[in-house]
Amino acid sequence: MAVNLPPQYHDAEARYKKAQTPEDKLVALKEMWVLLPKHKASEKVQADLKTKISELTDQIEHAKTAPKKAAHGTYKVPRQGAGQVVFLGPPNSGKSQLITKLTKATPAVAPYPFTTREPVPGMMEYEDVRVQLVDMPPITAEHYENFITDITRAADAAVLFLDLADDDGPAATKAVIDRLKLARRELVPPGSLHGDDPAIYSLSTLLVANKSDDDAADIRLEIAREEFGTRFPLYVVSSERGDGLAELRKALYDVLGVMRIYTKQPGKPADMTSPFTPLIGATVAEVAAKVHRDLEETVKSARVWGTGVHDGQTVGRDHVLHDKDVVELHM
Ligand SMILES: Nc1nc2c(ncn2[C@@H]2O[C@H](COP(=O)(O)OP(=O)(O)OP(=O)(O)O)[C@@H](O)[C@H]2O)c(=O)[nH]1
Ligand SMILES: [Mg+2]
Repeated sequence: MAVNLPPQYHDAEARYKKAQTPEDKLVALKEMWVLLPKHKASEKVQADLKTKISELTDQIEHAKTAPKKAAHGTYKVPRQGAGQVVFLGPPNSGKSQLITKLTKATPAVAPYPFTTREPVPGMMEYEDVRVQLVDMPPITAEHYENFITDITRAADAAVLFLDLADDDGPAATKAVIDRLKLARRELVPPGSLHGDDPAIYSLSTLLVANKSDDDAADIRLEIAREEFGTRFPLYVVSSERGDGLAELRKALYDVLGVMRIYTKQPGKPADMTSPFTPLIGATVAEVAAKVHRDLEETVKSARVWGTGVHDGQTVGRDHVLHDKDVVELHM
């Protein structure tokens, strides 16, 4: 199969060849990327362009000596809200676009690969809790930012992306899984048993097949289901149109495995605005520790309103709480 390149592609290529500075070269390469038909026959050209764009972007960034990264050699994203979910995936699969739809964060979204170069956190509201989502640079077999290894270790869960607008989508997603494995990060379905090897960190993962609005999305989705459908829970979305996002929001909260516990002071109404979010199955003592570190030791009992108790029942420190219980701690 021949690659039918539009004439504008050749113009952009000519500008690339003539360009004197890395910046001008990059502009031309990005135009070539946008103009290149994305199908099987152009796979090699696509791979080639990706590598060149990545290398040039690195070169330009390096010249600017990114201070944050140079100083610490890594990035830290302090955990906020009920938990942290990192976005992992191939270039151009719509990670940044989805973050802009689910949070107030505004990472750059662009029609060429390797746009995101550093982690960008944003807070997603879900009912009365907030979940932290972290946009990440893309991953390919050849391109991997080392700080991803640390960030995935600290995260509570991950979203793995699959690009339904790209024939190469399933293979590119598989490359992400394999590259993370080399870094001893294993993407697993939520709730699965973690392996025995302590050096390998298992990360609960949802698979998001993005760009469901693409004309040929259905065919690629079938391939994706065959390849990954039994390995991960699959969410089919269009970040651009907003399809499937309500269901995904709920899944992004559920994957954290937390529950909502409201606290109250004796004689006062409960604070129903900002619940604590301990792991499902947490006890009175464990919730007390979330309120204040010292309380875990000193809490003796609690009155509980909610599931499995009668209103205001006094329970011991080892009582297991349930989602949406109201708790009055007694020292
Ligand atoms: N048709 C369609 N295009 C989308 C959708 N989501 C994102 N895009 C487009 O895909 C391109 C890449 O989107 P980004 O969000 O920058 O992708 P990314 O995964 O963050 O890319 P990198 O930062 O390079 O890893 C942009 O042109 C988006 O407009 C979608 O649901 N449908
Ligand atoms: Mg991005």
